[in-house]
Amino acid sequence: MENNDVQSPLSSLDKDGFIPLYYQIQQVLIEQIQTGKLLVGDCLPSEYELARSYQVSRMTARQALHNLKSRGYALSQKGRGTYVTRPKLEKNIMYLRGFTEDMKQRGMMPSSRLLAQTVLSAKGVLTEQLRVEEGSAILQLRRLRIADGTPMALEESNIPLKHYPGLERTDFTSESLYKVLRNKYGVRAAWADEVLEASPATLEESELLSIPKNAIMLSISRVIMRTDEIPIEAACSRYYGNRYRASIRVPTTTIE
Ligand code: 16G
Repeated sequence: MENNDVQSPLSSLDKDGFIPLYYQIQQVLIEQIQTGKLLVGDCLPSEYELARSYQVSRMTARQALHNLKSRGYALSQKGRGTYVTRPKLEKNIMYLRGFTEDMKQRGMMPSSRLLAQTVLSAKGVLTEQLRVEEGSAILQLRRLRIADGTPMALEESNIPLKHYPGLERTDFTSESLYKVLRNKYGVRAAWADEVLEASPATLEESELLSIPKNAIMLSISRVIMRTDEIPIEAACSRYYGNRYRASIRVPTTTIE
């Protein structure tokens, strides 16, 4: 697929320097996306076009396109070629931020579609995670989390009601869970145990998130604790792998 709109300033590549050529091409394309010269949905030059216009090997061009795709800037589709997509949101899992706050910090408008808000009796693994007795009341929320109109994640939250009486009467179509816990119950989060996993989307997830069947999901399960070591929430957040990636700064004092 020919694409003549993309500038290919040959002179911009430093062919004798230390920076790999694929990386330089990738950065030129990213800059064009970030400055709006290339818009979401626009076709990127093919491997062949890039190789020809930058006078590099096809392998170098392929690497540049591959990196754009793995960083969430592009997608390839049969018959459509490689096109620009919205970059992945990077979730810094070091912060115990709620979805609403996280999206607001990025300048995005958060919203939710409440799929279920039920009170159930704790059993099995939930009793262990939330450190409550069998049969103890749990508020379960299932929400589709949306940012700027795009569905981002499906979340299930389980909160032990014995510590937060009346929480079940909150209208979670519009309220932020963490804001209510903080403002109404004075909860302060201290730490969380998190497990990250990749798995295919279920049929329900692919429909709700408007993503392909079996798309790869980034699943984050976590139990978040108060400063007094009482569990606040056992949750599972499922993000579409093409819209999200997780990052972490590993604190260490030695390299082993
Ligand atoms: C985040 C949490 C989720 C929590 C939600 C509260 C992760 C992986 N998940 O998405 O457990 O229920 O925030 O958001 O961080 P809210 O305050 O907007 O309701």
